[in-house]
Amino acid sequence: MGFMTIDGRKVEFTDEKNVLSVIRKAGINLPTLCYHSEVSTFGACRLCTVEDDRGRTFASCSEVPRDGMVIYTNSGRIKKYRKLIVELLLSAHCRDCTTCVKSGECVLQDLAHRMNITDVRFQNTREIRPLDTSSPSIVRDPNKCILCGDCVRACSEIQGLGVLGFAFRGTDAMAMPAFNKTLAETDCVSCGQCRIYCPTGAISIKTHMDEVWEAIADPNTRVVAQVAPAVRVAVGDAFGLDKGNSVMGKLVAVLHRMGFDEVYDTAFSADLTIMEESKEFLERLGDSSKLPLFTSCCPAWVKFLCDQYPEYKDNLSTCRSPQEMFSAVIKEYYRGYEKNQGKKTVVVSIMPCTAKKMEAIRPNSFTHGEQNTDIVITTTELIRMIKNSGIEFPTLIPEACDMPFGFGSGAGVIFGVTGGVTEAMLRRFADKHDKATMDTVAETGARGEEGIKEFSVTYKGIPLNVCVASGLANAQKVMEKIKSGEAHYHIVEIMACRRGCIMGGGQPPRAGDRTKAARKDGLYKADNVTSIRKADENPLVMSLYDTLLKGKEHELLHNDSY
Ligand code: HC1
Ligand code: SF4
Repeated sequence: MGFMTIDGRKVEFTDEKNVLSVIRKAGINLPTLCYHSEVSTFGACRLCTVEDDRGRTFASCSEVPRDGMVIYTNSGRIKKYRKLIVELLLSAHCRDCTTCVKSGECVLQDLAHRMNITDVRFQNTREIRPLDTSSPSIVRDPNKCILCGDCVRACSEIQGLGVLGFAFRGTDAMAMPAFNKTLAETDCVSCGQCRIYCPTGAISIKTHMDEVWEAIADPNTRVVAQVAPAVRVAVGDAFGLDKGNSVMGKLVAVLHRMGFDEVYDTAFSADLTIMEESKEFLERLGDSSKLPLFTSCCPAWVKFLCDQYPEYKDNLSTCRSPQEMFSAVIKEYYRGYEKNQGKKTVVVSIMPCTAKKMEAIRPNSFTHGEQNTDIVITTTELIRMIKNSGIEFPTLIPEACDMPFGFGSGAGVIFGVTGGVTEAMLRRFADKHDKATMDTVAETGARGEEGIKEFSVTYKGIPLNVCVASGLANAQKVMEKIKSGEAHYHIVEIMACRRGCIMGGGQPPRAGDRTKAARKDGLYKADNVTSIRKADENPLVMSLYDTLLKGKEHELLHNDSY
């Protein structure tokens, strides 16, 4: 423990790793463009520069706190310096703020406003470069890159992929894939974590909002929405409601008001996934084949495994993801003329994830040659569409999902947080459904924020080794342990984004620790207040097996190959 003086006030510090964290603890929101607590310190933007009592200036993100330091964060000299940095960044930046996809959530735009920059004194000498639109999920706009390196570190340190790096020198310098490749030519898995970290519009979501409005406007089209678990806990705060609280009822209401004909909860098909995946696991356990079973609901992880560890493809569960199971079921339901009444059905899936856009067009996401999920929009796009519609979201009276697929169990809801798929599967294996049993399952080790969790459970006297990991750099560590024979698991759950879908690449960005915790707690709370918390007790799912799914389980719910 020590003390430093910040702008004349004594501030205590304990284990803060840099002066910036102590300054922020003291309630001063010092601007940064390149500092994130979860990736390494880069010290490139210099916006967090402060001055000490000897007139020395330094970047506070890169300075270790020392007892007795005297710091000034807002001296006249520092303010001028900070403003100059932003001006210089703006001088080399394409400034189409009114039409930029990032407008309203751009850190650079925010800083220019904060520093009262109304004019940029310097000429932009950079030539306009083409956009990279090759990815199904994200768009890279080199004209908006400010070289903070956030995307580079997110991709290499959190995802272990290193798709993005620095290229060229001087004013030509750029964060981009090596050898001038497009994103589609790299091992990019569409996870969108680079977009979450990017402070400007240099990496953004490939949007599909117009396609949704077009479908809604077509009277000959039945537009059906499915809403993923993690979406419900990330929308409220965009409209001034409490962070992390589930607003699923309001989402159903707003989607109906926007013109969707039917609205469903992806938690329903997460239940279906648990039914299929637990059955598949018990079969593999029975004949000791293709173990460990790898979960297959995260498309970025599936692509990562297929690209980096193809020899383990057979270990992936053959189950389609809940997104794809649901879309296949909805399309099947409306396949006959009697049901579709001459209307075309368009399934819109609303996801926290950019990679779901890639999953929707994967060849194995087609049934009878028809794409199951027609359009995928992310939480960020949904928020924009609600704002576009002008509907007062906070005042909406919550509504229930439609029938016949209108209910998902609590087990389906917790899919959106790391460990949720495993916990849902362990609930399925439990004989009872009382609260004590649910609490015991919750304490097995699946919950918690650690990037890699390993634990054992017993099923009918057989000890099962389980591993739950989030973040692909962690997935890589798990795979290396499996490959080397150091670890022997039966079940491995991987979500590509740290903490699971609640932190997906399509969620509203810049979520601090409080938001991360609130989204997680929000999903567990939503599960807690659900009367049915086991997938196998969802009556709508169970009756589907005797009706629409009879004899079609494989065709609608499984992937033939990866
Ligand atoms: Fe997810 Fe899933 S949990 S992958 O994280 O299995 O995107 O929320 O919808 O498909 O249910 C995402 C979330 C989501 C699927 C489910
Ligand atoms: Fe890397 Fe993911 Fe961005 Fe692709 S989408 S460049 S894998 S962080």
